[in-house]
Amino acid sequence: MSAPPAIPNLQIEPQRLWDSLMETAKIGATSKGGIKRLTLSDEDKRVRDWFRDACEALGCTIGIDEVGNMFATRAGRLDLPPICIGSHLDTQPSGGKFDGVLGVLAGLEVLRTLHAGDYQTNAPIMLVNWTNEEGSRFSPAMLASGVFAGVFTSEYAFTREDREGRRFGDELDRIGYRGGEKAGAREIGAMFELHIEQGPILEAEGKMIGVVTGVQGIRWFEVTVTGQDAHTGATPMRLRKNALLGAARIVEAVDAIALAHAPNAVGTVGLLENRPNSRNVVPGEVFFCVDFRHPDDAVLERMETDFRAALLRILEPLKLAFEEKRIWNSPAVKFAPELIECVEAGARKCGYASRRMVSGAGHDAAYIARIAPTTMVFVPCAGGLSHNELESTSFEECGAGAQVLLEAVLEYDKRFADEPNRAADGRRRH
Ligand code: HGY
Ligand code: MN
Ligand code: MN
Repeated sequence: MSAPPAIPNLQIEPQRLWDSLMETAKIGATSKGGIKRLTLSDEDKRVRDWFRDACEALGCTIGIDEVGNMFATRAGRLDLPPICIGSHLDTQPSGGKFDGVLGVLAGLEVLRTLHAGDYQTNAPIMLVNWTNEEGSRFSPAMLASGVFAGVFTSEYAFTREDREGRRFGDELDRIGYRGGEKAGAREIGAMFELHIEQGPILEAEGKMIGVVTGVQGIRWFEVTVTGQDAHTGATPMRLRKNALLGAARIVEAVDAIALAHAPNAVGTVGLLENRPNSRNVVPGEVFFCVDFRHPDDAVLERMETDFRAALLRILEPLKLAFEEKRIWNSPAVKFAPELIECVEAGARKCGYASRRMVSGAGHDAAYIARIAPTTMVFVPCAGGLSHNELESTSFEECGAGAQVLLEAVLEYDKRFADEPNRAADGRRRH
């Protein structure tokens, strides 16, 4: 069996990557320069079609699983479990051009570079677009990578509803992306995900590359506070059951709980629906979601206890009833040391300053780490701003991230050079 050729000096083409970023940013473009491409929306279908065509143009084989995860595979010299790259193409309602998209399109650039250089890796390379990473339209986040990793059932995913009552499964059918593959049936040998940092650290330290060692723990709660609709003019203050007053005090309490567990805790109420939301009606019902995060699950547990105590302490004196449910618990994750070292080697080879860090944001890699060695590569974003239409990562930073992703993958792939091919007859299988 011939050993693979020495790795040529493969260089990604930053302009080609940037052009793809700007071309796909037109799909769901907002007037403020961001993207609105909610999971399983018409815009999501259009970018999925674009992605599939771009991968097929490289001769990749395309697979789609039952929750819409898309897999584009470039055959390797050997029939081994693939090295996986990629991220997500769905965005927040007022998202930026780079969150998730950079990871998918930089992965496409890696495939384009291998193709142009006619270089065959030992293991196959599989580029993935994970469905519903954001969790904005259908909660929780990272839903489809979670199904793939066995965290959620596909049935659970299909029944998730958006705030208009539309179901995930129905929307998947509507855009024609419910694939025939069982989610999770497909092998993954390892995963490298490139993503913007979405925080201020790399920019503040003047580092180009974040070598991500793990993802912090995340817990989401849904709360409905119930009071009584009443006339704002004729109802004395002492007789009111004002659900919005109670909810407002809980919003304050969530902030206080995060501050009480400084410096690493964060707590947010980002979604709130006030009903009937009329100028002259005392609100009788409020629905809201709480997002708590911390690198240490034990601290998250204490924050959850404090949160439940706050609900009772605040709402009962206001004569308000409430229902509360934890709808998501994504424990803190540690990534694979072997892959972390490949990223560091890649950054060194490219001459970029790097630093190890834990991700504040959740990512599909957090769930894939449960079933395969996984890590992430970060690049800066201006002001650390993300989930904002002004999100900005430079041409140079995008190119640097893609080159380090390529180098990390090639560094990891080297170890399979002498691997026996599983295909007994020596034929390459896609
Ligand atoms: O919530 C998150 O951290 C990710 O953006 N879905
Ligand atoms: Mn993301
Ligand atoms: Mn995001």
